[in-house]
Amino acid sequence: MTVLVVGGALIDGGRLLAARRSAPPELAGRWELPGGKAEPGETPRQALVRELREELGVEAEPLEALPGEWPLKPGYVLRVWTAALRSGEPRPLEDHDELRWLTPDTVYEVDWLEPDLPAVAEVVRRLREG
Ligand code: 9L3
Ligand code: MG
Repeated sequence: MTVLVVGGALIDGGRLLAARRSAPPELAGRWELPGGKAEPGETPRQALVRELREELGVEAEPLEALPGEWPLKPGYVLRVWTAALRSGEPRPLEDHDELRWLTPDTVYEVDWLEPDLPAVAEVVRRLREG
């Protein structure tokens, strides 16, 4: 069985939120769309809301599923939703040590995890279209 990992492309004021992982050691220092594994009984959107609450301390609303899914380590697959910030200011509460709001012009200044790159590119396309 494949484990679903949900990622949130939080967008606010034309910028995308990137989060730098602090763990595990092999991923520490790399940047990602925050999120994590869906738990049994959760819908993917419920999982995303929970993960963004736990990791960032915010209430977010998943908007649109981006087309596609991307393999992670064996047995894990990543799907990404755009999401809007409904309340709170994101803070790196769990598994991250830095957050950054990136514009289409600065989005590639951070070292993204490879599996996140197609979703980031799609978000950039949408931000540029306005
Ligand atoms: N992962 C990759 N890109 C992402 C996320 C949220 C997660 N945007 C990978 C990193 C881990 C696995 O998925 O190997 C599970 O993620 P987590 O539960 O440790 O956040
Ligand atoms: Mg996580």
